[in-house]
Amino acid sequence: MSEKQSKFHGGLLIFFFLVGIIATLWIVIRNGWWLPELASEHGAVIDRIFITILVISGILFILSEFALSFFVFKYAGSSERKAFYLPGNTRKEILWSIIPGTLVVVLLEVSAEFLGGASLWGKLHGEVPKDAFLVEITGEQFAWNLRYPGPDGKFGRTDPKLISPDNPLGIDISDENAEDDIVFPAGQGIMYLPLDKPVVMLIRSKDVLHSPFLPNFRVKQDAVPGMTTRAWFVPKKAGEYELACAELCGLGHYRMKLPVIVAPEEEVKEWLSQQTPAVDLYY
Ligand SMILES: [Cu+2]
Repeated sequence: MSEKQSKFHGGLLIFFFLVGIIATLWIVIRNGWWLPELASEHGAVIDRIFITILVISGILFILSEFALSFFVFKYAGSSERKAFYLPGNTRKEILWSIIPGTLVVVLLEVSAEFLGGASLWGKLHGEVPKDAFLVEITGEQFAWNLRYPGPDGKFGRTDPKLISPDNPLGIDISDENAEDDIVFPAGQGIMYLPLDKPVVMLIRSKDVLHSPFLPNFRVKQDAVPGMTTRAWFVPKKAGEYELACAELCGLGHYRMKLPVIVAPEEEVKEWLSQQTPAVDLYY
Protein backbone atom coordinates (compact mmCIF):
# COMPACT_ATOMS: atom_id res chain seq x y z
CA MET A 1 0.00 0.00 0.00
CA SER A 2 1.39 3.40 -0.92
CA GLU A 3 1.90 6.12 1.66
CA LYS A 4 -0.86 8.15 0.07
CA GLN A 5 -3.32 5.28 0.26
CA SER A 6 -2.34 4.58 3.80
CA LYS A 7 -2.92 8.20 4.91
CA PHE A 8 -6.20 8.13 3.04
CA HIS A 9 -7.32 5.09 5.03
CA GLY A 10 -6.35 6.73 8.32
CA GLY A 11 -8.32 9.81 7.31
CA LEU A 12 -11.31 7.66 6.35
CA LEU A 13 -11.33 6.05 9.78
CA ILE A 14 -11.48 9.46 11.48
CA PHE A 15 -14.15 10.58 9.00
CA PHE A 16 -16.44 7.60 9.67
CA PHE A 17 -15.89 7.94 13.38
CA LEU A 18 -17.08 11.56 13.21
CA VAL A 19 -20.04 10.59 10.98
CA GLY A 20 -20.95 7.97 13.60
CA ILE A 21 -20.85 10.53 16.41
CA ILE A 22 -22.95 13.05 14.47
CA ALA A 23 -25.52 10.40 13.45
CA THR A 24 -25.79 9.19 17.05
CA LEU A 25 -26.20 12.74 18.36
CA TRP A 26 -28.87 13.41 15.75
CA ILE A 27 -30.89 10.31 16.73
CA VAL A 28 -30.50 11.12 20.42
CA ILE A 29 -31.57 14.75 20.03
CA ARG A 30 -34.55 13.76 17.88
CA ASN A 31 -35.86 10.82 19.90
CA GLY A 32 -34.54 11.38 23.39
CA TRP A 33 -31.74 9.24 24.68
CA TRP A 34 -33.06 7.67 27.81
CA LEU A 35 -35.60 4.98 28.67
CA PRO A 36 -39.23 6.18 28.93
CA GLU A 37 -40.50 7.85 32.11
CA LEU A 38 -39.67 5.94 35.28
CA ALA A 39 -42.74 4.41 36.96
CA SER A 40 -41.51 1.79 39.44
CA GLU A 41 -40.16 1.82 42.97
CA HIS A 42 -36.79 0.16 42.32
CA GLY A 43 -36.11 1.81 38.93
CA ALA A 44 -34.10 4.75 40.31
CA VAL A 45 -31.29 2.41 41.44
CA ILE A 46 -31.15 0.79 38.00
CA ASP A 47 -31.00 4.19 36.32
CA ARG A 48 -28.19 5.33 38.62
CA ILE A 49 -26.06 2.25 37.86
CA PHE A 50 -26.88 2.44 34.16
CA ILE A 51 -25.80 6.09 33.89
CA THR A 52 -22.62 5.61 35.94
CA ILE A 53 -21.46 2.70 33.75
CA LEU A 54 -22.50 4.51 30.59
CA VAL A 55 -20.53 7.67 31.45
CA ILE A 56 -17.35 5.84 32.49
CA SER A 57 -17.32 3.41 29.58
CA GLY A 58 -18.42 6.18 27.20
CA ILE A 59 -15.43 8.36 28.11
CA LEU A 60 -13.05 5.39 27.72
CA PHE A 61 -14.64 4.46 24.40
CA ILE A 62 -14.26 7.95 22.94
CA LEU A 63 -10.65 8.30 24.18
CA SER A 64 -9.58 4.93 22.81
CA GLU A 65 -11.32 5.43 19.45
CA PHE A 66 -9.66 8.82 19.02
CA ALA A 67 -6.27 7.35 19.96
CA LEU A 68 -6.80 4.52 17.47
CA SER A 69 -7.72 6.84 14.58
CA PHE A 70 -4.88 9.23 15.47
CA PHE A 71 -2.23 6.49 15.42
CA VAL A 72 -3.56 4.93 12.21
CA PHE A 73 -3.29 8.37 10.61
CA LYS A 74 0.05 9.47 12.11
CA TYR A 75 1.94 6.21 11.62
CA ALA A 76 0.60 5.31 8.21
CA GLY A 77 2.91 3.15 6.06
CA SER A 78 5.76 5.15 4.50
CA SER A 79 8.21 4.34 1.72
CA GLU A 80 10.97 6.02 3.74
CA ARG A 81 10.47 3.89 6.81
CA LYS A 82 10.91 0.18 7.03
CA ALA A 83 8.40 -1.90 8.92
CA PHE A 84 10.03 -3.45 11.95
CA TYR A 85 9.35 -6.63 13.81
CA LEU A 86 8.03 -6.53 17.38
CA PRO A 87 8.60 -9.82 19.19
CA GLY A 88 6.05 -8.99 21.93
CA ASN A 89 6.56 -7.51 25.36
CA THR A 90 5.34 -9.59 28.30
CA ARG A 91 5.54 -6.71 30.78
CA LYS A 92 3.38 -4.44 28.64
CA GLU A 93 0.94 -7.23 27.87
CA ILE A 94 0.46 -7.96 31.57
CA LEU A 95 0.02 -4.24 32.22
CA TRP A 96 -2.65 -3.69 29.59
CA SER A 97 -4.51 -6.76 30.80
CA ILE A 98 -4.40 -5.76 34.46
CA ILE A 99 -5.50 -2.13 33.99
CA PRO A 100 -8.81 -2.83 32.17
CA GLY A 101 -9.37 -5.89 34.36
CA THR A 102 -9.03 -3.77 37.50
CA LEU A 103 -11.30 -1.12 36.01
CA VAL A 104 -14.05 -3.68 35.37
CA VAL A 105 -13.78 -5.01 38.94
CA VAL A 106 -13.85 -1.44 40.35
CA LEU A 107 -16.93 -0.62 38.25
CA LEU A 108 -18.61 -3.80 39.44
CA GLU A 109 -17.83 -3.05 43.09
CA VAL A 110 -18.96 0.56 42.77
CA SER A 111 -22.31 -0.42 41.25
CA ALA A 112 -22.85 -3.33 43.63
CA GLU A 113 -21.83 -1.65 46.89
CA PHE A 114 -22.07 2.11 46.51
CA LEU A 115 -24.92 2.44 44.02
CA GLY A 116 -27.13 -0.16 45.68
CA GLY A 117 -26.90 -2.85 42.98
CA ALA A 118 -26.16 -5.80 45.27
CA SER A 119 -28.97 -5.14 47.73
CA LEU A 120 -31.44 -4.49 44.91
CA TRP A 121 -30.44 -7.77 43.24
CA GLY A 122 -30.94 -9.57 46.56
CA LYS A 123 -34.35 -7.96 47.00
CA LEU A 124 -35.62 -8.67 43.48
CA HIS A 125 -34.34 -12.25 43.41
CA GLY A 126 -35.18 -13.12 47.01
CA GLU A 127 -38.58 -13.66 48.60
CA VAL A 128 -41.49 -11.93 46.93
CA PRO A 129 -43.88 -9.90 49.10
CA LYS A 130 -46.75 -12.03 50.44
CA ASP A 131 -49.67 -9.79 49.50
CA ALA A 132 -48.49 -9.33 45.93
CA PHE A 133 -50.76 -9.06 42.91
CA LEU A 134 -50.23 -12.04 40.57
CA VAL A 135 -50.24 -12.13 36.81
CA GLU A 136 -48.93 -14.82 34.49
CA ILE A 137 -47.58 -13.96 31.06
CA THR A 138 -46.86 -16.66 28.48
CA GLY A 139 -45.02 -15.83 25.29
CA GLU A 140 -45.61 -17.52 21.96
CA GLN A 141 -44.63 -16.59 18.43
CA PHE A 142 -45.75 -13.75 18.23
CA ALA A 143 -47.98 -12.55 21.04
CA TRP A 144 -48.51 -12.77 24.80
CA ASN A 145 -51.09 -14.89 26.62
CA LEU A 146 -52.17 -13.52 29.98
CA ARG A 147 -53.68 -15.18 33.02
CA TYR A 148 -54.92 -13.78 36.32
CA PRO A 149 -55.51 -16.16 39.24
CA GLY A 150 -59.06 -14.94 39.98
CA PRO A 151 -60.58 -14.32 43.45
CA ASP A 152 -58.87 -17.37 45.06
CA GLY A 153 -55.44 -15.89 44.29
CA LYS A 154 -54.20 -19.25 42.99
CA PHE A 155 -53.37 -20.34 39.46
CA GLY A 156 -54.90 -23.64 38.37
CA ARG A 157 -52.88 -26.52 36.98
CA THR A 158 -51.86 -26.45 33.33
CA ASP A 159 -50.82 -29.34 31.11
CA PRO A 160 -49.23 -29.01 27.67
CA LYS A 161 -51.32 -32.01 26.52
CA LEU A 162 -54.50 -29.98 27.07
CA ILE A 163 -53.37 -27.13 24.83
CA SER A 164 -55.80 -26.62 21.95
CA PRO A 165 -56.96 -23.64 19.87
CA ASP A 166 -59.74 -23.14 22.46
CA ASN A 167 -57.49 -23.65 25.47
CA PRO A 168 -54.24 -21.91 24.54
CA LEU A 169 -52.59 -22.36 27.95
CA GLY A 170 -53.73 -25.95 28.51
CA ILE A 171 -55.73 -25.12 31.65
CA ASP A 172 -56.85 -28.24 33.52
CA ILE A 173 -60.38 -27.22 34.44
CA SER A 174 -60.80 -30.22 36.74
CA ASP A 175 -58.42 -28.47 39.14
CA GLU A 176 -60.50 -26.38 41.52
CA ASN A 177 -57.94 -23.55 41.47
CA ALA A 178 -58.38 -23.25 37.71
CA GLU A 179 -62.10 -22.50 37.67
CA ASP A 180 -61.83 -18.80 38.46
CA ASP A 181 -58.61 -18.17 36.49
CA ILE A 182 -59.02 -15.42 33.93
CA VAL A 183 -57.35 -16.21 30.64
CA PHE A 184 -56.61 -13.91 27.73
CA PRO A 185 -55.44 -15.77 24.63
CA ALA A 186 -52.49 -14.45 22.65
CA GLY A 187 -52.81 -10.83 21.69
CA GLN A 188 -56.19 -10.25 23.36
CA GLY A 189 -55.29 -9.21 26.87
CA ILE A 190 -54.42 -6.12 28.84
CA MET A 191 -52.02 -6.21 31.74
CA TYR A 192 -54.03 -4.33 34.35
CA LEU A 193 -51.88 -3.62 37.41
CA PRO A 194 -52.61 -2.06 40.80
CA LEU A 195 -50.86 1.15 41.78
CA ASP A 196 -48.46 1.11 44.78
CA LYS A 197 -48.76 -2.66 45.22
CA PRO A 198 -46.12 -5.32 44.55
CA VAL A 199 -46.82 -7.11 41.28
CA VAL A 200 -45.40 -10.58 40.70
CA MET A 201 -45.16 -11.56 37.07
CA LEU A 202 -44.83 -15.30 36.40
CA ILE A 203 -43.25 -15.76 33.01
CA ARG A 204 -43.53 -18.73 30.66
CA SER A 205 -43.07 -19.56 27.00
CA LYS A 206 -44.83 -21.98 24.67
CA ASP A 207 -42.11 -22.17 22.05
CA VAL A 208 -38.83 -20.26 21.98
CA LEU A 209 -37.10 -17.74 24.26
CA HIS A 210 -38.99 -14.49 24.68
CA SER A 211 -38.42 -11.70 27.17
CA PRO A 212 -41.12 -9.45 28.61
CA PHE A 213 -39.67 -5.96 28.87
CA LEU A 214 -41.41 -3.16 30.75
CA PRO A 215 -39.18 -0.16 30.04
CA ASN A 216 -41.09 2.23 32.33
CA PHE A 217 -40.71 -0.14 35.26
CA ARG A 218 -37.09 -1.07 34.45
CA VAL A 219 -38.08 -4.74 34.35
CA LYS A 220 -36.85 -7.34 31.89
CA GLN A 221 -36.84 -11.09 32.39
CA ASP A 222 -36.43 -13.94 29.93
CA ALA A 223 -39.30 -16.34 29.22
CA VAL A 224 -37.75 -19.81 28.97
CA PRO A 225 -39.65 -22.76 27.50
CA GLY A 226 -40.16 -25.51 30.06
CA MET A 227 -39.81 -23.35 33.16
CA THR A 228 -41.47 -20.48 34.98
CA THR A 229 -39.34 -17.42 35.61
CA ARG A 230 -40.37 -14.50 37.76
CA ALA A 231 -40.05 -10.74 38.11
CA TRP A 232 -41.63 -8.43 40.64
CA PHE A 233 -41.90 -4.67 41.00
CA VAL A 234 -44.09 -1.94 42.47
CA PRO A 235 -45.81 0.38 39.97
CA LYS A 236 -45.62 3.94 41.34
CA LYS A 237 -47.39 5.93 38.66
CA ALA A 238 -50.85 5.38 37.18
CA GLY A 239 -51.06 5.47 33.42
CA GLU A 240 -50.88 3.54 30.18
CA TYR A 241 -47.67 1.76 29.27
CA GLU A 242 -46.42 -0.91 26.94
CA LEU A 243 -44.74 -4.28 27.36
CA ALA A 244 -42.44 -5.40 24.56
CA CYS A 245 -40.50 -8.55 23.75
CA ALA A 246 -36.78 -7.99 24.23
CA GLU A 247 -35.57 -11.31 22.85
CA LEU A 248 -35.32 -11.58 19.07
CA CYS A 249 -37.70 -14.54 18.75
CA GLY A 250 -38.46 -14.70 15.04
CA LEU A 251 -39.83 -12.69 12.13
CA GLY A 252 -42.85 -11.34 14.01
CA HIS A 253 -40.82 -10.32 17.08
CA TYR A 254 -41.69 -6.63 16.61
CA ARG A 255 -45.41 -7.46 16.96
CA MET A 256 -45.02 -8.75 20.53
CA LYS A 257 -46.34 -5.77 22.43
CA LEU A 258 -48.96 -5.71 25.10
CA PRO A 259 -50.88 -2.76 26.59
CA VAL A 260 -50.24 -2.21 30.29
CA ILE A 261 -52.49 -0.09 32.49
CA VAL A 262 -51.67 0.94 36.05
CA ALA A 263 -54.67 2.07 38.09
CA PRO A 264 -55.82 2.15 41.74
CA GLU A 265 -56.35 -1.36 43.13
CA GLU A 266 -60.17 -0.97 43.36
CA GLU A 267 -60.37 -0.20 39.66
CA VAL A 268 -58.24 -3.25 38.77
CA LYS A 269 -60.43 -5.51 40.96
CA GLU A 270 -63.56 -4.09 39.38
CA TRP A 271 -62.18 -4.71 35.88
CA LEU A 272 -61.13 -8.27 36.76
CA SER A 273 -64.58 -9.05 38.17
CA GLN A 274 -66.07 -8.19 34.77
CA GLN A 275 -63.93 -10.74 32.90
CA THR A 276 -65.04 -14.27 32.02
CA PRO A 277 -63.57 -16.96 34.30
CA ALA A 278 -62.05 -20.14 32.85
CA VAL A 279 -64.94 -22.27 34.11
CA ASP A 280 -67.28 -20.53 31.64
CA LEU A 281 -64.81 -20.88 28.79
CA TYR A 282 -63.62 -24.46 29.10
CA TYR A 283 -66.56 -26.44 30.45
CU1 LIG B 1 -40.78 -12.71 21.57
